Amino acid sequence: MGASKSKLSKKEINDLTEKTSFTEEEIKLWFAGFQRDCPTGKLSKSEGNVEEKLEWAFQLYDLDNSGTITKEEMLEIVEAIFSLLGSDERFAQNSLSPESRVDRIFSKMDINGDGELSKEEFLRGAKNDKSICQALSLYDKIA
Ligand SMILES: [Ca+2]
Ligand SMILES: [Ca+2]
Repeated sequence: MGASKSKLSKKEINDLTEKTSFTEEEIKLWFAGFQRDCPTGKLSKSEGNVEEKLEWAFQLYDLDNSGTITKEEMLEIVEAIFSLLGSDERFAQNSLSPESRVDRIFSKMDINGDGELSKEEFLRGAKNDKSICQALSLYDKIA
């Protein structure tokens, strides 16, 4: 793995795979990809790559595969990740609560205000706003 070390332990990844039905490998790749792409602002350079990741992220958050992400679904994932990272001091000090983070993401991404994120809203929001992309990765403060 070289320089890009994952901050997720084996057990933490297992918890996430149980919640999301994604494989360990997929989850690792996703976090590694976000860590690499978001903070450095290379969104325009690897547009196709980022779009693929965001499509994948959309599936991750859409727990019931309904085609939209509700606040509850996003909160589930955000809370799962928070509980995994809660012991990290830097993370705890610098981060918003899961609820605030989800509220903030929704206030920016839910363009038609129906309380759910369509895939289009999700992709557009994340691509046009680096802070959203970072918020979704949840690693912006500790990467
Ligand atoms: Ca859903
Ligand atoms: Ca919406």
